[in-house]
Amino acid sequence: MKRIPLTGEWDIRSIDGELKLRGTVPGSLLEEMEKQGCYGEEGLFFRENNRRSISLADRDYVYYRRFDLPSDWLTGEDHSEICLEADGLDTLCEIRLNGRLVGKTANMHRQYAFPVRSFLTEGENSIEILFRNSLDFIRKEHKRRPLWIDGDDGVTTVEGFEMIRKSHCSYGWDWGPQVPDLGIWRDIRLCRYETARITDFYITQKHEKGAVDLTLFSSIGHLAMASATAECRIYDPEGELIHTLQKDFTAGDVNWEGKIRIDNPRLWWINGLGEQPLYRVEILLADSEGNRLDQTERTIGLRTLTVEQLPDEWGETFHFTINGQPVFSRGANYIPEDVFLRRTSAAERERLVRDCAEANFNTLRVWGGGVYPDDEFYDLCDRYGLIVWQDLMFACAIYDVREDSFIQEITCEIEDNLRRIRHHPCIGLICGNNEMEWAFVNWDRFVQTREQEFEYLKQYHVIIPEIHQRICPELFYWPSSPSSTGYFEEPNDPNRGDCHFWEVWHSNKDYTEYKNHYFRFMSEFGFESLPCIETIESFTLPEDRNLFSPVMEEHQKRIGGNPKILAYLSKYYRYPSSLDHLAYVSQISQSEAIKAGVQHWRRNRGRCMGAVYWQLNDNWPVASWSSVDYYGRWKMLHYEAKRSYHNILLSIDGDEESCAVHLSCESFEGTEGTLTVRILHMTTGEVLYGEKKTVGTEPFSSHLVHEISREVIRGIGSEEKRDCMVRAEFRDERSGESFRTCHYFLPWKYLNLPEPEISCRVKKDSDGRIIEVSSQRASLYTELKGRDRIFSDNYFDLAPGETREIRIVHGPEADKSLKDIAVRSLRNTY
Ligand code: BMA
Repeated sequence: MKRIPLTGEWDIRSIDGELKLRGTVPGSLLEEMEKQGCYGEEGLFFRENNRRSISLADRDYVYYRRFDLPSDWLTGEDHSEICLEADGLDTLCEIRLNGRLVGKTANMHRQYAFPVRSFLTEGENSIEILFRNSLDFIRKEHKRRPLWIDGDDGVTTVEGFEMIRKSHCSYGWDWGPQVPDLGIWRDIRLCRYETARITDFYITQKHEKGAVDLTLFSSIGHLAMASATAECRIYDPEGELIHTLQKDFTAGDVNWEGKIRIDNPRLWWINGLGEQPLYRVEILLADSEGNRLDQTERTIGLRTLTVEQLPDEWGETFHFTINGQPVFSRGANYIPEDVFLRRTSAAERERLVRDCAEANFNTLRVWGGGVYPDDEFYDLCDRYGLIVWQDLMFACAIYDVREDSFIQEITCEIEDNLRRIRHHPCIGLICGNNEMEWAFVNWDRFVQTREQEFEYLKQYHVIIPEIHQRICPELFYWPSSPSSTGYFEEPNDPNRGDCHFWEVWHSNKDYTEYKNHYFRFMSEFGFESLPCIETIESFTLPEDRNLFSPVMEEHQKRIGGNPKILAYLSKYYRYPSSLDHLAYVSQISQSEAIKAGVQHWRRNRGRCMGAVYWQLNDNWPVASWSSVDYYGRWKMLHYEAKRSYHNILLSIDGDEESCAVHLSCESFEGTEGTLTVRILHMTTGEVLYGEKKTVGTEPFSSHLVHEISREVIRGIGSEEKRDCMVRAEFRDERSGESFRTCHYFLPWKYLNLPEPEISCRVKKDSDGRIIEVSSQRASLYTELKGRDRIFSDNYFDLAPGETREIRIVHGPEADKSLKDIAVRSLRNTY
């Protein structure tokens, strides 16, 4: 096989003749335009510049370049095939080689291959791709056959986004700007296949009696010669060749099913339960003289992974089971990492997935309103042990399933993507869509016809399951998120399937509401916060730095979002004295909300088996539900997730009159150790109540381990409660690790918070990586901040006189003087 890459520099011009530039492929038009100053010196993210995207995208563009075809490409073997292969064209394209139309495309999610031998000449050739205006297209299509009108939902998207197979959120969402980009967003090349080639390669596993039987399915296409030989090689996680298998073929298109047994397999586990050993499987194709014709490889993990739905006392279970072990899913929803899909570097992508693993995630849900991520994303999830809940790219809309062209498009799209990702050990579930079934049944603003309901059933219960059965039957298929069984059966049923719970935030309920619900698997629940002040500064001028300024509201895509952040905050916290403090307290408010939900559901392990919050990341700097902002900065919630998602969780369920301490454990080892529970005076440190005992839990369970009696709590006067904190600490004997948590009998705004007097110093002989933080008096949400470092813990409470050692996990070591590390706590905000 020979290749000519067509990546690199292309000429781009708008058909109206107004705009002309050179751009890099893969990439995107608007990213290129940003580089050339079309969004002003500061770029798209600055102030309100994102608004320019619509007028820039609202036209037709042509991409053009030349390339040389070596003389041996068109001569020689008559059997050879030459294809133009494009892995991502965004979206409405007409492709011409030397002025002649090769093909048209209408789906950015597909991979295309066009046979082009007859279009080429020896020497210089030209390729031209016309990108039709997608805005114009969806406007016209929406007018021609309006499928539904999104009422005043507060999502700032362009109407008609469902008319095109293109990233929905590129037309805007309630966290993202309208940047309906276009261009060649993935690899593009010419390939010459001499004779035979590998057209499909897939590996399934059967685990039995301590061994794994692999079946290797491969398809060899275009076998125009007398014979060829395929050889499969399997390498263990150390790279040692452990098996080979050979097969000779004769002419025609052939399928081959090879079988290999792996004894003593090293199993792939999710983060927190074991290692992620990966085996490499290679297939090589050669002709009878031993010349290499084609080759491909897959990296796999040996594991069983599925969702178990078994009847139980509450309804039906819904949880992932890995290698026979049911697990509680801990994670978040993943959206595209940038408005410009090609801009995220490999290092940035790895950092985000690593940040999930470091925050003790074991699950990520790829939300259905963006794009199917690149292969590298799944490789990272394989390596870091994260289960991927993969939505297909359908979200919050009604599609026109009546048109054959639509069925054809989505069939090719789903086939392409399932084929591309199905071998990854991380893939735990394939889900039909985001929130469509729920919308059909429960959303008032979603008015659909009977015919559209029928079309929905056809799409998610007939067409897609058929593709799924054909391409990856061993993966678990789930029709929609949320769903209970499909077929419009109470999609958000708390007793079956997964749930999205938005009464907190969208319906303004207090986050204590989470505790009234016992869902089986929470695949969405969320709470907004502002990004930190450094991120706010990146897109504002000093005069914009006011929560309700036009620029701050521009960087908040949920209508009414900023007032809501403030309203929620006012329930528990005092009015912060600056925007910097407001951003910090909004993150406290967000993280307390998610913590309330997560810890409650973990205390109810068994009944509930998943907490996947909305949302992990942002695609630009914005106020949103994310726990890691666009620049990779951890909000407080990400540190809270690290604590609340740890295999061992010490949590308190309490209010003004109660305080119950629970221990939850998600490991094979179980836990045992010493629990100390004290009620302390936050200023003097006086101990008003103390208890010490040995406690423990079995593996994969959760227990109440201590309760402070109501008499004790009632004995503390309401005035006195303003000075009190409950401090619980559990020291795990097996690992030596300590887990801490606090409880306050009153909302934080009513507490008499003392001036904490925090002191920090770099620990001797720690190479500047360990900081000792201590406080004379209680210090709440103690924040260490400096040069985008990631710390081992942050935003933690300190009891009077307590010292903690905090490690700098990523980022530069600390200077002895600690000049560039700032400290604050809640008391500093008012
Ligand atoms: C969910 C998601 C997104 C949205 C989020 C916040 O339900 O599916 O559509 O961004 O809510 O409103």
